[in-house]
Amino acid sequence: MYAQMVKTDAARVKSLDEMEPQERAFQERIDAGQKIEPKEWMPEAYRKTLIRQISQHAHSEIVGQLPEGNWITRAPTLERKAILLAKVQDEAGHGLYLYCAAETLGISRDEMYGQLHSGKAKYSSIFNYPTLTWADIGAIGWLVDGAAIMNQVPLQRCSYGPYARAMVRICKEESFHQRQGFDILTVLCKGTPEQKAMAQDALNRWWWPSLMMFGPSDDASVHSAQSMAWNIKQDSNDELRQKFVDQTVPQARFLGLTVPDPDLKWNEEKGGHDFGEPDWTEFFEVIAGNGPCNRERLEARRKAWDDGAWFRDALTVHAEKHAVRKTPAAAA
Ligand code: BYC
Repeated sequence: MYAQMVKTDAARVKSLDEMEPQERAFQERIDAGQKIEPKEWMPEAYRKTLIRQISQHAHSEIVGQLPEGNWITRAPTLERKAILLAKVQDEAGHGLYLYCAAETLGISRDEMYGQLHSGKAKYSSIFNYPTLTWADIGAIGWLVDGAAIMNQVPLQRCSYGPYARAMVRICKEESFHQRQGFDILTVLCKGTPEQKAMAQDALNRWWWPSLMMFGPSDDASVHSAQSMAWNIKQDSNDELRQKFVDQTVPQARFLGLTVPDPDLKWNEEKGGHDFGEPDWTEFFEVIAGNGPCNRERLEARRKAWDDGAWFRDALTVHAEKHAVRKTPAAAA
């Protein structure tokens, strides 16, 4: 049903024979596994697709600081507070690398912020859910960063050089994030019955939204076919979701937690798990701006932008004064 809702003709990929010579040469470079660098010729649609994906990825890192930032002052120990603070700072760093990578495609950072603040650009659906307990911080690290790694490891080999290189550093940091989340939950699961119940409750609430991070099912994915032909994506949304389930289910078992999916079972023949379908109505509502925290998240980002206006103005005036001082007339 959702395939019909969202899929368009844009999903059709041109064959080499249908391409003009310049575009064909570009596609052949991609097919040969070469990297595309910023100043090189690229089809306009390739540039636009990358701007869309990289900027949305950057926005996700920035908005993604909010649910966890909410717990920095309430982390249970000084050590946990220091770790969480460092993790949230890492996310800011990831956003900045990604904005830089997108800028190489000819879009300004102000334009990207404008698209986020106006609601035109998306960010990951996952960050529109609230963090109600400390166990949610564990679940974000374990599941959300775990899903992010699953999606981002192949992006290290994507065809666009600056995006691929940004991903190398980001993936290293995400593995630390994933382990710190798992560590929080390990401690809770070995703790009191109340702590274990808190961990189970967090898994119950974060499981399905984590599966939605990989995007709609393959038949509803508008961009996958073309992005895979351009080697921006290497795996389809469903392939990555399957890998994530297969990796995560044994970890849940290790923690003594139950994955909240009655349809989950090992399928010997396919060598992977069968699992239930995420609630796609909920997913499309969340990405349309109607999730539990969409309004709150955007308001927080808009406020941060408005509150920073005086600082941006001061930097501009400082730069102008500096430039005047450097002109020969001023020096004389
Ligand atoms: N949420 O054709 P499809 C992190 C949109 S942050 C929202 O399959 P595509 C972290 C999609 O944009 C890591 N929107 O698209 C940070 C498209 O709409 P538009 C975030 C979604 O691009 C802080 C439409 O649905 N990771 O780790 O081929 C703390 C159709 O989808 C979502 C990235 O951003 C979604 N979940 O595939 C902790 C990874 N899914 O744009 C952790 C980079 C789909 O036409 N991005 N949509 O309006 C990607 O790999 C791909 O863009 C996606 C979607 C797999 C997400």
